[in-house]
Amino acid sequence: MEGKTIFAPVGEASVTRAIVGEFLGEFLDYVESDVIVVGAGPSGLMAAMDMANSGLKVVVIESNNYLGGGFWAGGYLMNKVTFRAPSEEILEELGIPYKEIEPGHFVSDSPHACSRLIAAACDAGAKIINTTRVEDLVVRDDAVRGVVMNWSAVSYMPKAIGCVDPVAMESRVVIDATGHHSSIVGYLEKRGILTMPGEANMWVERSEDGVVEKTGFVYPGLLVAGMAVATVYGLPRMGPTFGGMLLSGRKAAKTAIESLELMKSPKA
Ligand code: 48F
Repeated sequence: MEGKTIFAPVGEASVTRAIVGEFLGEFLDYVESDVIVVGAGPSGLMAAMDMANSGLKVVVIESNNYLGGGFWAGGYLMNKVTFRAPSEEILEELGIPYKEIEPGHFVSDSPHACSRLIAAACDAGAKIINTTRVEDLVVRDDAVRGVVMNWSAVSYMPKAIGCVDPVAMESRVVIDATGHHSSIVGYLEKRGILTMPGEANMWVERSEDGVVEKTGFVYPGLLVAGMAVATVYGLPRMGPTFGGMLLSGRKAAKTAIESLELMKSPKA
């Protein structure tokens, strides 16, 4: 490149106004959404992508700074992720390169797979709020109608100064995609509304099929997707194979879309 690069004359105050103004404008808009997805792992991102593609107003709340959950690191801190047929269809759809290791068994680079999924969810129009932890649910007339949330940093503050009240966002459906802990369903368990057996020992061949099969509503207004399904129903864990996560997210999205359509129908 020839010559000196001269950037536009934009000062500190303008940068601050751009960040705070844009963030707050969007935050206020998303205080009421169609669906809140809690957890930006593979199942939550997949669900968010499909729902946003179908025109729903979707916000994803993630406690970490980074998105992707367990999809970034693969297994055993080795950044490869595996998929079993028929989930390679989603790899094709998202343009994720993969290699067939044996018939019906595929492997990809996790940073490539994860970044493609994050970009696809954002491109579809899902709004992401990261560094924010969901710490409780809004429940009205025996149905989940939103989440209670706070900056993740608040939970790391010493108790003496960590007394910061949360805020809430409302939605018609909430999806618990928080992974192995299933922390959102856990807020109902804490109040004796339901019980979770916890996930069983690893058994790849059973867990993926079971997780996809059981993905669905666990309580009015509350869907469960991904590894949280195994915890809620006592299914085996599956290790670093991710087709079940992607297809569970897709099923959660389909179930949410259908239930919101039913709510619109006068006969429902
Ligand atoms: O754990 P995670 O990747 O969940 P998943 O979509 O996928 C599981 C796989 O990664 C893997 C596996 C199967 O292949 O065994 O573990 O079911 O992503 C869950 C995300 O939820 C966030 C957490 O930081 C992670 O990014 N999360 C958990 N609790 C909260 C939360 C919370 N209370 N508020 C906001 N985010």
